[in-house]
Amino acid sequence: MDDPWQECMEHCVEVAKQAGKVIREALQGDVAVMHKSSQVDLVTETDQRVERLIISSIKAKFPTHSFIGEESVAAGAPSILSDEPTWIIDPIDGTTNFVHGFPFVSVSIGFTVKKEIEFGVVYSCIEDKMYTARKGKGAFCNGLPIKVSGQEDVSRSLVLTEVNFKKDTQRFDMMLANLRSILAIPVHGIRSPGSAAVNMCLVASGAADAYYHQGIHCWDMVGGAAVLTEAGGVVLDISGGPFDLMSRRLIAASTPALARHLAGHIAEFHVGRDDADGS
Ligand code: LIP
Repeated sequence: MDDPWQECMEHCVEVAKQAGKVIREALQGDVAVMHKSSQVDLVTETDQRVERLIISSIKAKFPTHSFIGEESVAAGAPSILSDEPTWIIDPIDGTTNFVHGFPFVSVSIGFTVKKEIEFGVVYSCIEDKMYTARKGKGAFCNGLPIKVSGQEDVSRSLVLTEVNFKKDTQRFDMMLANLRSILAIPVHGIRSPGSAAVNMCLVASGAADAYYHQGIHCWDMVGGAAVLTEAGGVVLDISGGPFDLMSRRLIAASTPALARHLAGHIAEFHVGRDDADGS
C-alpha cells in the first residue's frame, strides 16, 4: 500500500535543507539577540524568519494541515495537539549555540497524525547531518542507517542532559542534585551539547547512551524522538512511565533497562505542560 505521508516527509527534508542553508548564511553575519521568558531564553530574527519559511512552504503544499511552531507559540499561537495531521517545528533547536557559533544547531520537525508521531527530521545544519525517520522504516543519517549502542549497564554509559539556569531555586537545586546523583553512580560521563534534537540523534547513532531533560517542549522532542525510536531506542517519561509529547519531560535511552535505571536517580520537579489546558 502507498505510504500516505511519504510526500510530506520528502517535502520536510527539502524544507529542512533550505532552512539549514539560511541558518548557515546567517552565521556569517552579526546575530542580534533578543530575549523571551528570561535573560537566558534567547531568540533571534533568524529563528523567526526560518519558522516563517518552513510554515509557508509546508502550508503552500498541504493547506489543511495544522502547525505547532516554537516561535508562533511564543507570539501567542495555541499549542494544542489534535488528531489532525500536525507539523511540530523548532526552526533552530540550539539557539544559544547558534548565537555563540557552537556547532550543534538543528532544524527539528516532527509530524503527527491522531497524536502519533509518523516521521521526524532533524537537520544538524553546521555538521551537515540530515537525520530522518519514518515510523516502522528505520532511522538514517545522510541516508545511511543508524542504530543505538544497545548499552544496558548504566555504569558504562555516556549520558546527555542540558544544564540550564532556573529562576526557581528549588528547581535549580534539584537539577544540580540530579546531576550529582547520576555522576556518583558513577557513569562514564555527562555531556551537554545544547540541542535536544541533536542529543536524541547522538543517542540514536550510538555516540551517547541516554539523554534526560525536564522543562523542554514538544518541538524540541518530536523530531529526535522519531529518530531515536526508529534507531532502536526508547523514549520514556522522566518517571520511567510512558512518554507524553506534551509533558515537557523525557528520558531517551538506548535500552529500556538504562532508561529505568536513570529514572531512579532523577527527582521530578514541576515544569507544566505544553498544552496549557491540560488536555
Ligand atoms: C533548547 C534546547 C536545549 C535546551 C533549552 C531549549 P531552543 O531549544 O534544545 O537543549 O537546553 O532548554 O529548549 O530554545 O534552542 O529551540
